[in-house]
Amino acid sequence: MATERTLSIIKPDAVAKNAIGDIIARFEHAGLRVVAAKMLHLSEDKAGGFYAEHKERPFFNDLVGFMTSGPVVVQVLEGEDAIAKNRDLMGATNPKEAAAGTIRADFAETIDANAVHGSDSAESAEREISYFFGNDEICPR
Ligand code: RTP
Ligand code: MG
Repeated sequence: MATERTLSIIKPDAVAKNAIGDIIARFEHAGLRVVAAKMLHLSEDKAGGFYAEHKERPFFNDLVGFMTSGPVVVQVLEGEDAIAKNRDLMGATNPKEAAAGTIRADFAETIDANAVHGSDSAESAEREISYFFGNDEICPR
């Protein structure tokens, strides 16, 4: 296993629930380290560009509408096997199918408002991290 970085977003529903700290604690307790973080309210352009791979999907407009509905917290997580580990901590996209004890099982209600985003591959992680952070905004341990 290698040390990796992955992009995590705490989505508007989880921020509205005041669950930022509980969610970051899950990452830290699993051995992931926050090496960059910012809170921001995404514009339609910024959210649409982030989810550009889903542009032709029927849920794209709802997804952008949701991601711009309130502030989000974007962070870079670093650690052993960080990309897969974060996806495991998150649970399935649809919280109704997410395993017990995962973030989506515990904090999300619906497939649209599902609490967190996590990069799904090394290629996505590289693109997504540079979409939100300059090199001078990342603070390795
Ligand atoms: P994310 O990118 O947000 O981490 O979620 P994911 O990898 O688990 O799922 P993905 O397939 O990338 O979809 C991105 C977001 O679009 C919404 N979605 N809705 N109605 C639907 O069938 C559907 N499928 C996906 C979800 O909110 C998902 O997080
Ligand atoms: Mg995805």
